[in-house]
Amino acid sequence: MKGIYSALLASFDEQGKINEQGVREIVRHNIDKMMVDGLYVGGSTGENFMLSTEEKKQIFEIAKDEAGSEVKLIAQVGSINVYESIDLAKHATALGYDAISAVTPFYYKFSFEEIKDYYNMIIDSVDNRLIIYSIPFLTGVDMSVEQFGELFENPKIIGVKFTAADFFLLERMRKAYPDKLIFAGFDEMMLSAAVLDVDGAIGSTFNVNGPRARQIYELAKAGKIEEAREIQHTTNDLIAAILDNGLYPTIKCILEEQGVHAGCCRKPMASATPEARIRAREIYKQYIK
Ligand code: NAY
Repeated sequence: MKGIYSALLASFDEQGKINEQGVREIVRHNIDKMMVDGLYVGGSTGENFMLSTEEKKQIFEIAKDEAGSEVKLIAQVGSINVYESIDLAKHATALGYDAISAVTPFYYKFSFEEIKDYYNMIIDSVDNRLIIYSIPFLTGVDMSVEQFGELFENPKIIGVKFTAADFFLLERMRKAYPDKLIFAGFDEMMLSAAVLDVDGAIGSTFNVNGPRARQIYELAKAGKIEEAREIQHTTNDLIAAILDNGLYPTIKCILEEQGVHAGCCRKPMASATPEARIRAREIYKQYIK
């Protein structure tokens, strides 16, 4: 399961309906052009938390149908409705997903015991493996190295997608759990995470910047830090420009520039304005073309 995974974008039409052909094209682009090792389906980048259960299932189905066994597939099933998570975990497992992942339950201030119960309920419902999705800046849920350890006591919980800038915690986790998978979740900090010996990375910007992400990762792993840093600098010029112009809408526009029908965002998330589209074209020409 190690390697570089794109957090898969979803494609919607102007009415907010899933554009199946668009999703297929995004999958193909990631496999054929970005050369990623896998896809993380139904994450934040997939605008998952704004979808119905049926729509979430449909995205899992389309991605699996298009990708087949060409790359590894992880299905993000987390939801504060744990019964929905279980339903999605069963669906993704039946489709043949290599692992499931679940965001820490958010909105209510769940205790750690409740969070642990949530994870065990989900993974114990399926014959599969689970990767914790930790993203404190969006969920408000911080866990300690010891709490991760308690979750890892379930052997079916095989790792964590670590979307945080806390490199002290990341280092403690790496030392404490050498056999668990740790995926870096902030693309702009990939070099620092790779130096700490993560097992891979899962990112939104890999949908358009996959080859550079791989270079950073592999150069860092080979100890070629100066070369990796140069590519991280270029990558971060790109990421800063994308963030400044609107993260997911801009990545979608950049894909559209390449003939991939990434479409609109799902309301209430706004799609790119005409000005943002023009800027996205400039970003594409400056950093990617
Ligand atoms: C997800 O579930 O899609 C992810 O968390 C992927 C990780 C991304 N985080 C978010 C919140 O989008 O790739 C990152 C992030 O977009 C990137 O580093 C820019 O900040």
